[in-house]
Order: sequence, then C-alpha cells, then structure tokens
Amino acid sequence: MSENDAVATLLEEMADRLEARDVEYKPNAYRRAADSIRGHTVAIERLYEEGGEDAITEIDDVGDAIAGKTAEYLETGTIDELEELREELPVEMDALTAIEGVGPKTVAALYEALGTETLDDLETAAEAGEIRDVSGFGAKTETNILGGIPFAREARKRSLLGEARPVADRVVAFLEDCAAVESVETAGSIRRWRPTIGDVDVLAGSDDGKAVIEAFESWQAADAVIEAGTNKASIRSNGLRVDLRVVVPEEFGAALQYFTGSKDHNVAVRNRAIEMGLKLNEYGVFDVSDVEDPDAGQRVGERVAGETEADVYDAVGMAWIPPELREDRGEIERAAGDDLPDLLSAADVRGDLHVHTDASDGEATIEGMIAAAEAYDHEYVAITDHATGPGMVGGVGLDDAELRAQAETVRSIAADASIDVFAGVEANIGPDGGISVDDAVLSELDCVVASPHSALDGDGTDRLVAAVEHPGVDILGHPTGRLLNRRPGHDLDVERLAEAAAEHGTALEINADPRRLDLRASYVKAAIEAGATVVIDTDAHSTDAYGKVRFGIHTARRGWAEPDDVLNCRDAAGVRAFLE
Ligand code: DGT
Ligand code: CA
Ligand code: CA
Ligand code: ZN
Repeated sequence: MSENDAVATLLEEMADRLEARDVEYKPNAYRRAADSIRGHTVAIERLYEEGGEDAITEIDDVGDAIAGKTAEYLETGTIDELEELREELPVEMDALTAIEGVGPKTVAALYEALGTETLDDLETAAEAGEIRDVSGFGAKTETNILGGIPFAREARKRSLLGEARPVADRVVAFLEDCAAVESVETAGSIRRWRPTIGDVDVLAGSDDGKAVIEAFESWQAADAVIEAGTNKASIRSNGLRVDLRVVVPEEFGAALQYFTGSKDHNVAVRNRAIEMGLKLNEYGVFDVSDVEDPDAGQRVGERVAGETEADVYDAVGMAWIPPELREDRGEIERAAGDDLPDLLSAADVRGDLHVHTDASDGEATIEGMIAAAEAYDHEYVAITDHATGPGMVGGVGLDDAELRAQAETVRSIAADASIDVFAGVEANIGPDGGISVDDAVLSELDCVVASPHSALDGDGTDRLVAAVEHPGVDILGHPTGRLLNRRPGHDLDVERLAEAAAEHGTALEINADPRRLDLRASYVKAAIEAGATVVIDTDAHSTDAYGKVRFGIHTARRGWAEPDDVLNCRDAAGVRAFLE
C-alpha cells in the first residue's frame, strides 16, 4: 500500500487553496509535483524511510519545500500549512471546483460574499438569485453555475479513462510477474476503452486463487483493501476501485467474455447461444441439447468451449469480436456473418496533425515538438498553435502577422528535420461559424484546424457545417467541445455534419486528449457511414503528450474505423494531397 495518491491529493488541494489566495507560481509547482508523485512507481513512504527528504526530491518536479511538506505528512498525518488554509477557507474545494468555469478564486469570492461551503450551499444560493448580486458575477455566471452543478455531482462518480488506464496497466504488469498467475487481462469498461470508468476490472487465470489474491492485497500500489475473498478482491489504488477475479485456466475465456461486457452485448450473444441449443455463462459454453433441465446448475451438459475467448465466440458461430465493438451496435450480426470491420491498430497511425508549442499555450519549442514527434516514430507532424479569436483568453494565440512569421520559422526548422512538417494553425470558430483567421493567411498555411472554443451550448450543427464548408479549413477540431465530466458540449446532427465534411474534403477530428475524446465513438461510426474522413490528433501541449494517441486510436476503433477512414493512416504525400 502506498501513500503516493494521498500525498498527491493533498498537494493538489494546497495548490487550489494557494491559488484561491492569489499566490503566484506556487500552485502550478504543487500541481506538477502532485502529478509526478501520483505516477511514481515506488511508494513514497519507502523512499522516505530509506533516504529521507533527499530521496523524495529525486522525484521529478519535487523540490525541497514540497519534499518537506510530504515528510511532514508522512510523520504526522497532516500538513500544518494546509490545515491553516482549510481553516481560513472552510469549503469543499474539490467538489466545488468540479463545476465547469468555477476555479479556486471563484470559490473563495463566493465564500467571502455568501458563506457557501458545499455544492448544496451553492445550488441554494444560485436558485435564490444571490450569486448575480456578488461583485464580479452576473446573471449569466449564476445560470452557468446552476447548470453545471448536476453535471459536477454526477461526474465525481466516474473516472476518466486517461486516469484509469495507467492504473489498469500497472495492475496487469504486476500480476503478470506473479508466479501463480497463468494469464491476466483487463475486463469491463476499461477493456472496452469507454471514455469514463466506474471501476477497473481485471481477470486472472490460475490454479491457485488464494496466492493470487494474497499477492494482489499486498501490491504496493494498493492504497486500501476494500474486500477480499478466496477468488476475488477489490482494492483502491490512485483513487480508483480495482476488482480482481481469479478463475481456473479452463474457464478463463468464458469468464473474460462475460466480465468484459457490455451487458447488452452479453445478452445478445447469450440469446444466440440459446437458439443453438447451447448454454453460455461465465464458466463456459455447454451443449445442453440433450439435457433435461439446463438450469439445474452452472456447468450442466457437455463443455464445448471456455479456455479462450476465441473458442467461446467460435462455439456460438461468431468471429472473435474486438472488445471496443462490444456495445450491441450491430457487431453480433457482423460477427455471425464473418464480416467484422478490419479496425485500425496503433501501427497504422503515421503522424499527428494538431500540436501546440510555446508560441501559444504549449510547453515546448517548435524544435522540441518536432524532435519528440520524430522520437515517437511519426512520419509527419503539423504545428498548429492557437490563433487569437473567440474563446482565447489571457493573450493566448497568434494574430495574422504572427501566424505568417511562425509559418516561415516552422518551414526553416523543418528543412533540417527528418520527418515532414506542416505549418498550420488552430483557428477559432465563431458562434456563427466564421473563422478567426484571414482567408489569405489560411491559404498560405499547410494545415488548418478550426475548433470551437466558446459558446458550446445547444445544437452546434449549423455552426460546424459552416466551418467545414469554409474552403480554408482542413480539419474540424474537437467538434462538440465537450469536456468529459465537466461540460456536455454541442448537440450535433452528425450525419448532416459528416455529409458536409465529406463533400468539402474536411476531416473530422477525434481529439485523443482523454479529457475530450471528441468525436465520441457513436459519432465516429455515424460519420464514417456518411462517408466522412476522420483524423486522430493528440492536441499535444508538451513533448510527452504524443503517447495519448492511444486513447484516440481506441475511440476510433469503438467507432468501427478502418485505416482507410483515417487521414493520418495515410503517408505524408497522401496527407499533403488531402490538405491541398
Ligand atoms: P463501469 O465499471 O461502470 O465502467 O462498467 P463495466 O462495464 O465495467 O461494468 P461492471 O464493472 O459493473 O461489470 C463488469 C462487466 O461484468 C460488465 O461489463 C458485464 C459483466 N456483468 C456484470 N454484471 C452483470 C450482469 O448482471 N449480467 C451480465 N450479463 N453481465 C454482467
Ligand atoms: Ca468496471
Ligand atoms: Ca466491477
Ligand atoms: Zn488544440
């Protein structure tokens, strides 16, 4: 059991509370440190025991001051400065800042004026019309806060795939190294790559369930054991619930099929089995055609499959179905006809057409982002910094003259690069569909992403259709503007948008940032069926963000995408032809 998660959560709370007091720089230093500590594979209390505060400073982004606070927590269970900050501002910071548009400073201002400490307090105040009268707030802010509260309440129940997936990867890696484990796989929503995750399900095959459960309970990244039995256990790690089940190897495939879900998919597969005189459950597939009472027990009749998933699907007359497709959206019929889509895989993706540098709000230089794309084995990358315009606040974004100058810089740097580099922009789409960059500048750039960054309420179809019809636009970035767990984004008539995109040669983006995953899978499927091309972009703001492409790849797979449907599965010449 490690304290890494507890320490990271406290440091994040300190960051918010310092920000609420208008302290500069420190909040971001605390947030970076929290990120590093959360992701650190060695238990922080062990580092401290073995090497004191010095050993803690060896974690990236952790300096003496934060190491000191961490040691204080490990020694005493509290951090004095944090306790003082909590006393000064006795609010539920984490719950309140989950509301879209509400940051620590807003929380502080509302507490000062109205004494609001909780989501319930804030809801009551908003309903009574008290927020609009607070200096610096207005009726519109009040409406936005009120509208955001139910979403914030709901959001706190599910985790983002981007947070859950690394935890699942670590559990699987740990169990793979366990001598008693014969096979191990994720199951449930995490294996289907749903954008949000209720809990992480993991399945192990072993003849010694007890040994596997014991190892799991003593895993050093387990922050608490929720419950443990002889062949299943649940722990908490990094704020997530992880459920492990252990089954005997002969039943591993059937259990994996069952616990991967989705429920709707399972019901449809089971009904097919019944039509064939078979019984399908988590223990196997059984021929019950000669059995008097098939419901007499779990393992009645002759076992015809169970050890692998492929055997299970084969026994019910279907090709093996990739987990991303198991949502009962037509995959059953296609698998029965041996006509499943030939989904793209990670190796098919050749480049990234939407990344930022420190010229706008990215962290790295142009050279840095190009070098990192090379290191990621991409064949090309497009530098697409923000343009000024609707939704760009705090001076982020380049004006037309700056965009022209940057394109020149990008092209001169590209001359020395070993991969193809496209000079581009991420322009803003106005409420009426207008583009925030001059047409002449757009026509000089190689790759134009246009994205909505403000006014994301209601139906966005007209606005987005106008943007894809603009002759200067190549890619529609994060089309609905949704932020998972924070705001729903635009409603969309995706067929109409996709038809316009197909007609005008504009690609629809699957933004791989795990906070967005926009387009969502069901829209990807509809868009492809309507003939549109999609593109998987990371929207990277740092050199280590290229790896997030995997969340976009699996979202594309959930949307039934084949390599031909995806712009950045083409080579550089193919992409250039599309952009022109
Ligand atoms: P989540 O955790 O809310 O993100 O979603 P899942 O899909 O991981 O759901 P979970 O963890 O409750 O259960 C894991 C899988 O187990 C689920 O996808 C299908 C299977 N399963 C669980 N309960 C049932 C059930 O009552 N009937 C059937 N057919 N399958 C079930
Ligand atoms: Ca689950
Ligand atoms: Ca579960
Ligand atoms: Zn972007």
